[in-house]
Amino acid sequence: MRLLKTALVAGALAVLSVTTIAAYAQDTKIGFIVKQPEEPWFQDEWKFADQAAKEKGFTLVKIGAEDGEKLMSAIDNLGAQGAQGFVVCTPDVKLGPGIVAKAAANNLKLMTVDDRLVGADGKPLEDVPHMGISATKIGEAVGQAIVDEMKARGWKMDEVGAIRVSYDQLPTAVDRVEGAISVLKAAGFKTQNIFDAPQAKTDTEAALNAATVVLNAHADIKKWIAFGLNDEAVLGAVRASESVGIPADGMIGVGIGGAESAINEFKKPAATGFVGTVIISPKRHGYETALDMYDWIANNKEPAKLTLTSGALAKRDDYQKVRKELGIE
Ligand code: FCA
Repeated sequence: MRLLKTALVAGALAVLSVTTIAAYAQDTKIGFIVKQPEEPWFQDEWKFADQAAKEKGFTLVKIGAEDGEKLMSAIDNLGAQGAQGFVVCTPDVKLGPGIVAKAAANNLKLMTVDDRLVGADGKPLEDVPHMGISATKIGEAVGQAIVDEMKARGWKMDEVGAIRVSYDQLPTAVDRVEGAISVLKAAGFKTQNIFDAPQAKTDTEAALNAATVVLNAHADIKKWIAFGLNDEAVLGAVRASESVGIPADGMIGVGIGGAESAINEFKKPAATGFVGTVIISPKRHGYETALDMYDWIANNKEPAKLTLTSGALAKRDDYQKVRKELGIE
């Protein structure tokens, strides 16, 4: 009888604790705000964040915020909904102090992904936990891939123009293109053959417009290379080269990302000037950051202040294999 009683009590306790955990997890609400919701990279981040939400049983609120105003109201909105924290890739890193203040006013924990917040002095806000890519290294991998391809094609570097699709208000974008340039220069590429193509936004259309200006200004150059902060930037330059009649074998573009934008390009029946991409991991940036935020809220475990992830070069013929190796299939 006593045994039965103990068993009953234990059973009841077990039921109780399971319900408590479920109720708690259900109460956990985490926002995941991105600057460009239509970009495949961010779609993938959301997809993997959803995976974390499913696993841990919290609610994920996905919000697209293309400008500062939308971002600020999204944060207020999360506060009003009773969320406890959010992960954000901001449309403008200079909003840093404002974002920190808004999060605090709404009693929300804050972590950034991809683009790191900066203060009024332009320096990173080191107190806000951040996961980004190791931008310089990844840029160097882009530069190396371009140098290798120029060699494989037997190009004389002095005859080649470089399109630096730039978005210099974003530090990670600067690090990426400067990484590529450092390798190009070390291989003997002349600085005066590198042309800046500043894009108004980090998407393909803006890059296409910016690159077209460069190509038209240097119509005498017939061989081109292109790099930028992401696949969209390089795809814009490649589309621009096509529109001025440069054939695929006259263009070498290498992107950064490896999501649908690059995959669609690799799937085309004929190779284009977009020869490769350094694949980065939306799984780490989406799943891990969401999980980090959950652990912070539910278990009081603060995320690392800075995590930098790596990438791997992929081309038309091996991108599926590389994606599999990175666990992002
Ligand atoms: C930035 C870019 C994105 C992606 C991300 C890792 O936010 O705009 O395209 O490259 O970094």
